[in-house]
Order: sequence, then structure tokens, then C-alpha cells
Amino acid sequence: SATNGLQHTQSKRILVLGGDGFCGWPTTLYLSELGHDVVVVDNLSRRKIDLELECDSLTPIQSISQRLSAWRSVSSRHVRFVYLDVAREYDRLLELLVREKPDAIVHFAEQRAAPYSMKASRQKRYTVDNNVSGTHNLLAAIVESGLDVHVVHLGTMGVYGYGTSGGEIPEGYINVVLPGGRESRILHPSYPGSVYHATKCLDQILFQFYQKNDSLRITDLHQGIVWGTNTTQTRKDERLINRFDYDSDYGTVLNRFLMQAALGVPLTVYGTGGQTRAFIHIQDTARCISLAIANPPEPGAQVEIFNQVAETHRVRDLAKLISDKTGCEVKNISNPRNESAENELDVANRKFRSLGLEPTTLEMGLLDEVVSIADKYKHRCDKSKILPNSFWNKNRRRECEQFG
Ligand code: NAD
Ligand code: USQ
Repeated sequence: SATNGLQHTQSKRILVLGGDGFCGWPTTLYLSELGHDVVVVDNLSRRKIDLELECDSLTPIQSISQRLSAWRSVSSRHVRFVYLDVAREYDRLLELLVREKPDAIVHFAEQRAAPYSMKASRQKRYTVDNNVSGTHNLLAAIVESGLDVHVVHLGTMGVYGYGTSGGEIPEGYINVVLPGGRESRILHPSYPGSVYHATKCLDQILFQFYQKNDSLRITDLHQGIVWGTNTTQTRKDERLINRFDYDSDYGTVLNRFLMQAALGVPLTVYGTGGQTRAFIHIQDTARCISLAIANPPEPGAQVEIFNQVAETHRVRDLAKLISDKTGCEVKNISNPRNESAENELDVANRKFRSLGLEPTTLEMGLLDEVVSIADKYKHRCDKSKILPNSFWNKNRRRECEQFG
């Protein structure tokens, strides 16, 4: 139900930065349905990148004003929209904070595709400028406003790196003995695998500093790969439909495989498919964020870090699961990325479980729903956007061009 794990929530004023995006839109609706007063803040840059890449969401997403008026007609709830660039319009951001006096700010407003961030220098620089400035502007504006706001940031499992750590990945921190014998609790070492993932590591350091210096209250959610498209709220009206990225830059692996199966084209497994990753369903993204909002860190407490993941899977096992289900072919292609070919992954997610989250897993029928959405809209797919066209370095590009 919409209130899964949320018995004690009181209504709050919430800004959702990046609330027009894939995770932000369903989260906005979920928070609004729970009775919070929500304002979406977005510069629509994701829609502009669609134009740049000459690609579109597989699902026919509506403009932000159509989305909000549709939500008003189905729910009688009013969500406002502010068109604002968090990374470039500091003064307007500060004014917005002072005017709205939010209790919580959910921060999704970053360039989030690893392949896009590796395309060329322009996209590398844009990703760093946009993500790091956006996060820093938000923190500086909160300090300047003098408000006590809880920041809930969407980070990534990718900050921990893949293939470098043995054993269970803890939730953010590790206890170490420093040279000289001093004991310390420090952030888990960062091992980013792309320029995008590196910006999330830089965000972590900014959070640590602003917590220490200004006692800001911050929760950083290290989220795994999100799959699925619709939620209980976006299903209420066709005009509320969520984004579905399938192209090689923005489409994430499980949704891409499900869409490829619906189209009847071979599943694009990069390399051996031995990469193990963490996954979470889009409905649980929204649930986790509302749980985080309901459980802010105490003033003065260390940055709260949750691993926002439901389960882990190996890429080739996902391909086999979908191939067994649908009969589609699996194709191993050269890996455009520079990443470990094989890795194990064991992730702690006890904090969200202790707050009552019962995560959705792959077995629970939602795979069929994604395939049927992909099937319904497959006429909108541009097949030329499926194969990789961003490469981590010159060698990867050469291998992909030579061997396919
Ligand atoms: P998305 O690109 O669909 O949404 C991001 C939104 O932020 C877009 O609407 C975009 O227009 C907006 N935005 C970007 N820069 C902005 C700026 N400077 N000012 C105002 N608005 C800006 O991405 P998503 O999939 O919804 O991801 C949201 C967040 O969750 C990201 O920070 C991402 O790193 C994190 N995350 C996503 C996934 C996933 O699988 N999708 C997994 C883990 C973490
Ligand atoms: N992969 C394939 N075939 C494909 C697409 C991807 O084999 O067609 C492989 C990739 O090589 C990679 C894995 O699948 O090993 C995951 O790739 P992805 O594109 O699904 O996910 P990733 O690039 O890691 O990024 C996504 C989101 C990002 C978020 C991250 C969470 O785009 O915003 O931070 O998932 S995590 O991976 O846990 O760091």
C-alpha cells in the first residue's frame, strides 16, 4: 500500500529537486499522496538531453504542467513547479528556500548517466559542473538561509566501487585504526567507475564537511540500479506515466533487457556479464525516500547513510532469466566500459529493513508489467539507439568497433 512502513508520518513541506525525472516524478506523487506539501524544482535538462541525443522516453511522458494538472484532477492535490537550475541560479535557489521554508529537500537534480558522463570532454565537464555545483549551491544556500532543513540526497552504490572490496559492503562508514594507533570511523573508500560516479564521491565529501562545520542534517542514500517504470500513483492516469529510458546512454541494464525482449532483439550483455550489481524497484525508491524523510538524523549527528538496495544480481543471470522467460537471444558484446569483468557483491541494507521496508524483488510479477509496457510502446523505439556509443577510453572504443 502507499503507506508501507509509514505509520508515523506527519505532513511536511518538501522541495523535490529534479522532480521531473525518472525517480523524482513517482517520488513526488508518492509524497503528495501521503499528504506532504510538495514543490517540484527542475530545469528540465533531462528533456533537453533527449533532444541532444535524438532519443525519447519509450513511454509518452507529458509536459510538467500537464503532469501536474493531471495529478490535481485525479488526487485533488496541488503540487507546484519551479523552473530553476540548481547549479547555476544560486540567488533564486536561496530566495526559494527563504520563501518556502521547507522541512526537507530531496535532491535528485544531477546528470545521472555514467555512459553520458564518459562520452567526451564536454559531457565530462558538464557532469562535474552540474552535479558538484548543484550540491554545493544547495548546502551553501541552506547555511545562508539559516533554516534547519533535512537534505535527502540520492547517491549511488557505485561510490563503493565494484570488485575492490571483499565481504559485505557496510552502510557508508568503516571503522579503521590509523597509522599511530588512532581509531576512527571514516567514509568507506571511494572507487568511482565513471565521471558521473566520481561526482557522487565528491558530493559525499561536501556533505561530510557541511555536517561538521554547520551541523546540517543530511541523509545520503546509496541507491542501486532502479528498474520498473510505473508506480501505484503513476498508474492512476495515462498522463502521469513515468519515463522509460532504453537507449545505451540513459537506459539501465534490467529495463534495457526487458525492452529488448519485447522488441525481439538480442539482449546486449557487455563482456562476460559477470558484473554483479544492486537493484531496487522504482516503487521502493519512493518508499525509501519517504522513510528517510520521516527519520531525519538528530541535529549534530554524522551524515546518515543508507544503502538503498533490494537485491543483487549478476548481469548474465538477469539476461538468462529474461531469455528463459521470453525465448529471446542473448548476445555478449565487447564492453564499452572500463570495469571489472567479474565481481561479487554483498550489500548491507539493514537500516531500511529496520524501518519497515519489505523490498519488491524480481520474482514478484513486476517483470511482466515492464515487458507489457515495453510491448505497448515498442513502436516508439528507435533501434539505432540500442547499441553502445559512449566508450570509457580509446582502447574500449577500438575493441567495440573491431569486435562488435
Ligand atoms: P533523471 O535524469 O531522470 O532525473 C534527474 C532530474 O534532475 C531531471 O528531471 C533533470 O532535468 C533534473 N536536473 C538535473 N540537473 C539539474 C539542475 N542543475 N537544476 C535543476 N534540475 C536539474 O535521473 P533519475 O534516474 O531520476 O535519477 C535521480 C537521482 O537518483 C540522480 O541523482 C541519480 O544519480 C540517482 N540514482 C538514480 C538511479 C537510477 O537507476 N535511475 C540509481 C541510483 C541513483
Ligand atoms: N550493462 C550491460 N548491458 C547493457 C547495459 C549495461 O551488460 O545493455 C552492464 C554495465 O556494463 C554495468 C551494469 O550493466 O556493469 C550496470 O549498468 P547500468 O547502465 O544499468 O547502471 P550504471 O551505469 O551503474 O548506472 C545506473 C544509473 C546511475 C546509478 C547507478 C547505481 O544510471 O544513476 O547511480 O545505476 S549503481 O550501479 O549501483 O552505482
